Amino acid sequence: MEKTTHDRTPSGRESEDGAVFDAIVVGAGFGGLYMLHSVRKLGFTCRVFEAGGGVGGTWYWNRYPGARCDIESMQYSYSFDESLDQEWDWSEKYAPQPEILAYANHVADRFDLKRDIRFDTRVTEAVFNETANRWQIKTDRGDAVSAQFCIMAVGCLSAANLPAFEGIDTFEGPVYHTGHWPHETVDFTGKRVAVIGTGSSAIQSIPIIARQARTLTVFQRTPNYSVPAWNGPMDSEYARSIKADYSGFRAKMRARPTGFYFPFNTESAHASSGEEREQQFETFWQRGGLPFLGAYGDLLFDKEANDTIAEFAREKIRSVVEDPQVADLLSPDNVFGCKRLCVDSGYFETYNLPHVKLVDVSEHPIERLTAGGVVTNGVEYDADVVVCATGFAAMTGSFDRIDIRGRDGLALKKKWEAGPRTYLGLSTQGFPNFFMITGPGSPSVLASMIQSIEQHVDWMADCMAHMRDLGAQTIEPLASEEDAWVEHVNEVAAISLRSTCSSWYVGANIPGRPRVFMPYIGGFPVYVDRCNQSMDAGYAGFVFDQGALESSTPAIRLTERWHVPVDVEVISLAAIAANRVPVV
Ligand code: N01
Repeated sequence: MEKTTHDRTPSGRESEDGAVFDAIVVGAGFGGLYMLHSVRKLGFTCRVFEAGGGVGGTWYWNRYPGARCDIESMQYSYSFDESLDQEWDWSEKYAPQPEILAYANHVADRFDLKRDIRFDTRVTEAVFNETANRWQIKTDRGDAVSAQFCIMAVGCLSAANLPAFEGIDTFEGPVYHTGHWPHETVDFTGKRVAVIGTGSSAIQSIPIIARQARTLTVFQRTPNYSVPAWNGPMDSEYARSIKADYSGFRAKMRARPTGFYFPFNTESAHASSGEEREQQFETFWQRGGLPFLGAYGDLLFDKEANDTIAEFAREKIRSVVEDPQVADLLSPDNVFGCKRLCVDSGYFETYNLPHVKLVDVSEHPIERLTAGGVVTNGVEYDADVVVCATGFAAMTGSFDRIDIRGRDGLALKKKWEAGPRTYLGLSTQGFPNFFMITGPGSPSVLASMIQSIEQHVDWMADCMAHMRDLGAQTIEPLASEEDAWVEHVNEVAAISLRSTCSSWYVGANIPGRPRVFMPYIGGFPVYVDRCNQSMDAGYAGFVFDQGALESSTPAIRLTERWHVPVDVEVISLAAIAANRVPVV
């Protein structure tokens, strides 16, 4: 039986035994690449281990048909190098996966990064040696190396969730997961295809699979809201105007709660009449994508305000899907934008095609796979191919897959068994010199990922250089500060409607995971300000082993560009009135 395959290119290299580095980085996605570049520039030695056969992380693995970014291309790229910004051209408003992967390779080649990356190598173990104050790292290729710093660049949505469907091994055709898509082209022509799941990955791939497949059966557990991308070729005049002042544009992005820029109306939805609201929603709908949520300032705070946008979106589904029963099944009744909002190109229209069928598995879960199909509610649906668009063990899943041990042999998995505990999402007490790029407790997936990555890397690299200045061996957060941060993360999550539904943000997509809202939802600039404050005060909230030197003023090398005031224009009036934090 054919299962998911990758074009892995085993290098046949010798394993590295006993090699010593200043930093080990786990993962060569956008986080790992920029970390390597930054610490190398500061004169540190660094080794990156990457499970995949190339750079790109998410964009290396997620090669399913239709995969593209839901942040506009002009905002989804590194900002650390002005000439890199100027030389790269995006071909579409929203970049497709192959182009983003090409960009990652371009960056890796341009800054000569690949020589310090070991591909096809999965880190299996990271153990802190308290006597030596160093991390001992092992891989599945026999490497056993040590480093002062262990930096996790493992991504937030990397640990694929393949549900243990009974009979999956008896299915005679290929079973693919969208997050582990084969490198060779998958041709669905003439095939009966089953897609399980209706999240972003399914919503992007279904219209394209439907164009080829003989029949397409979609198994839906929870319907999702989706806004059209209105994707198209890049408007060259727009691209030119951004490039004319890219750094100014980046500063505007950084000042936004989401870490990316779009027109945002701060007024309450209640301030408009029904007719005005319709008009406002329509205007924002026509802009498309995630910025649709910017139509009013209180849509994610106020359930009644949210009901208005939810009903508008359901009406759009009803206006597109011809069969009222199918339209009904496709219409979510949960909070709009509570689960990650999807962005599509022709998703709902696909259900008007005669060979496409929607099967509701909300009441009757998938029972099993047979040799030739998928069974639910006692009915077998024939299939030659199964596509699992079943998501990820988000935020912490990739940490769980490595045996990570800090002081006293404490396993990270044990420490986090009731949910992740971090200080600022950067590090966790009991695990010295252990940094997490876009770790739980930081904005990460709620901001534009590359912004989140760069801010974290700059902070970490500055911290490492400061420790070198001090002669400090270790840094870790104080337990009291970590407790206070976890409490704050939970407190702000509780005031947003986003924490109220069963999403991967709270780990609810996978049975048995603790239900905790994992990213920090207080807004990107508010968060960045907290990180800056800590650094400016000599890394307040952290403790170094060289306590006596802690009062020395840190040199700010890379983080200067993150000292940007919050854009007050985007703070929702409703949020201020309710004494709430500015989030969109
Ligand atoms: O995963 P998901 P995804 N039986 O978890 C269903 C980012 N991303 O890969 O909702 C039946 O959203 C599950 O059902 P339910 C983006 O942040 C970005 O699509 O848990 N169904 C759900 O419908 C996104 O949010 C981009 O009830 C089962 C689906 O599988 C995130 O990645 C593109 C099941 C999983 O949806 C994850 O998206 C793609 C079961 N046993 C992804 N188990 C862009 O940039 C799970 N499901 C545009």
